[in-house]
Amino acid sequence: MEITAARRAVSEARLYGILDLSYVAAEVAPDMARRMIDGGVQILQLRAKNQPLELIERLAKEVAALTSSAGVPFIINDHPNLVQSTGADGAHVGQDDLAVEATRGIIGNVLLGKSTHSVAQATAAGVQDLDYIGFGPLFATPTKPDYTPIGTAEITEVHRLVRHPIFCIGGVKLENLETVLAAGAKRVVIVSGILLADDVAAYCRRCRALLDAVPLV
Ligand code: TZP
Ligand code: MG
Repeated sequence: MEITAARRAVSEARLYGILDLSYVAAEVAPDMARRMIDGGVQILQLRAKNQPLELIERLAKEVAALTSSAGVPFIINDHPNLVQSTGADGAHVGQDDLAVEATRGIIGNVLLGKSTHSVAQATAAGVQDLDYIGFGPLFATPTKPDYTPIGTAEITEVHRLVRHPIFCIGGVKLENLETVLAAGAKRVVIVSGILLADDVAAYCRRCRALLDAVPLV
């Protein structure tokens, strides 16, 4: 996807889905990606912890073909070096990964997002050359077990301090989405809620309906 279109898509996105291989077997991951796109996920990330690089690259190429025909930005977690070869639209880095400038040196002018786990980290990321930030975990979650939940009280403050699009993450589900929105969230990442849903596309559609009912500004 052309970078201006990708940046516009991120700025308009409300629902960010992650294809996390701890919940989805690699063989069914492309089919899961199709369902998520069909349900209205507006950014898709591949998160593949402890997987062989060849598998991640092969899968990323397959997913990139699906997302690009749907006009959905596709982000690779942890492997900025795979962005170009797979046709991904960008990379996502954590606090302990390669620094933003060094990552930019590898990926160039494509999308770059970063995880933040406190208001201080979010504020620091807010002056970096990033396209969005993640803020969480809001709630305790088996997807990222070793982190202290932030809760929802600081969501408004983070939006006041940071100009980048902010995606609230961590234990967010259809069942608590209205609470998270009422606390000031505008955009969310949902991982296990989507991937463990009986009907993935329908689940995403229901989340989108709640998200889209709240004005972005
Ligand atoms: N970063 C902060 S929380 C989290 C990540 C990757 C996991 C969110 O997963 P879930 O299943 O939506 O709680
Ligand atoms: Mg990482």
